[in-house]
Amino acid sequence: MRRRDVLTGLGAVAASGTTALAADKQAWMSPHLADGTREVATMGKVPGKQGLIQLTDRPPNYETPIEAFRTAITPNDRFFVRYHLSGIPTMEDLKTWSLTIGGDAAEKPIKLTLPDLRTFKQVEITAVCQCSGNRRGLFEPHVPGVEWGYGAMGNAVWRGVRLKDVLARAGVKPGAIEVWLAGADTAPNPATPLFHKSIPLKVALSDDVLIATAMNGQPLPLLNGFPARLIVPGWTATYWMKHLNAIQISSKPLTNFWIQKAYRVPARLFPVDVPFESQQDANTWPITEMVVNSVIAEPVDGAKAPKAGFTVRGVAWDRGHGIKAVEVTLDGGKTWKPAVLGQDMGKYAFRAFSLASGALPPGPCDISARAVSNTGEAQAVTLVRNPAGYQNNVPQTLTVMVA
Ligand SMILES: Nc1nc2c(c(=O)[nH]1)N[C@H]1C(S)=C(S)[C@@H](COP(=O)(O)O)O[C@H]1N2
Ligand SMILES: [Mo]
Repeated sequence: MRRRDVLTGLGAVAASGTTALAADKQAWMSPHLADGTREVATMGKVPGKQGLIQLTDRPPNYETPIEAFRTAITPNDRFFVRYHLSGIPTMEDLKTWSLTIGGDAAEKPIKLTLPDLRTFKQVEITAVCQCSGNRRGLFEPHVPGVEWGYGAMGNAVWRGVRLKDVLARAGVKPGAIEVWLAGADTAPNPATPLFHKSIPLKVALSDDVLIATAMNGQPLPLLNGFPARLIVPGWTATYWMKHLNAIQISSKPLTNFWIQKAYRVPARLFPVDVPFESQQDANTWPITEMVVNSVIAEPVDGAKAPKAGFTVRGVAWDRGHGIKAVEVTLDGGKTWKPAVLGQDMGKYAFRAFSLASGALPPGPCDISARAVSNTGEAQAVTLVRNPAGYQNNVPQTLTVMVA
């Protein structure tokens, strides 16, 4: 792992005693971004958002700065944004929004407005929304794609209705195998395949899969899927369709670029509890369940730290078994100490962790964290390579200078 220069562009002292990063633009960026990608990343201003790291503007791809993971809930105005197509609907367009449910394995097609959705039982779930390509920018050798650092993810309290309740209203025929999903965004070039995805019927009928209309107690921000998006807890965010406006209950596997070519990994590379059988072939599977992972949000790489010590803070998450333990090293991996876990907000949520360093000798201090899930899954020791650069869960390393 490349070690970044320490002591660059440092500003005010944060509450924990480490030096927080201030005005320097570099400071806001995820560390270890591949050479040549850093110049592109600037703090973009997006309506309704505080500073996010702009990776591309058309379509909008904006990353959450690492400092936002000091708390287990990611605020709406700091939540990352990822789109594949640049035809994003406006609030004006969405005034006439409705959701149709049909398909060859639906008993009767129905159409629901927002007031209709409110008549279903409302449920809440706290869950991590993470792009499959989170941390792709840290792959070595380099993998093409949006060069995400650590912030293509967030954890929110989602409120809405169960997908299974909505499907039941339309009626699921016995031959159904998949639920197809479409959103309101479009491609300016008609030759570009629309971003449509599907999930197995078994997943669609789980109690935890929601059509969410609220995020952290507020309506969904426009760029996070207003007025309704799918929530598939434990699964990477590619299935979390934003501006969800059409659902088909289908007896056939969806066929398109986004499900058959993109978002796939070598078969059996990552553990899954519920295989997406109708989309598997001999060599590749759709990327589905997340892997256990953690991020250190404080201190930040390159910060100055006092000899009296500081607190290491971050979050850990997995694919829905929950976090059993997080360990932190302050000596580059020679010794590991158990971190204190924060509030349990449910098995799909970020679990906060912290560790007070105690007094430290002057000089560089190499910090890392590693999480283990309740099923004993641990973060990868070395990068699990795959062509699209998904599921990077190698423990993050950072260095602070104790003085
Ligand atoms: N309509 C629509 N929904 C979408 C996408 C998209 O391009 N269009 N991208 C998916 C992917 S790959 C990700 S990572 C998440 C990102 O969610 P966010 O923008 O709310 O952070 O949205 C998912 N849902
Ligand atoms: Mo994604």
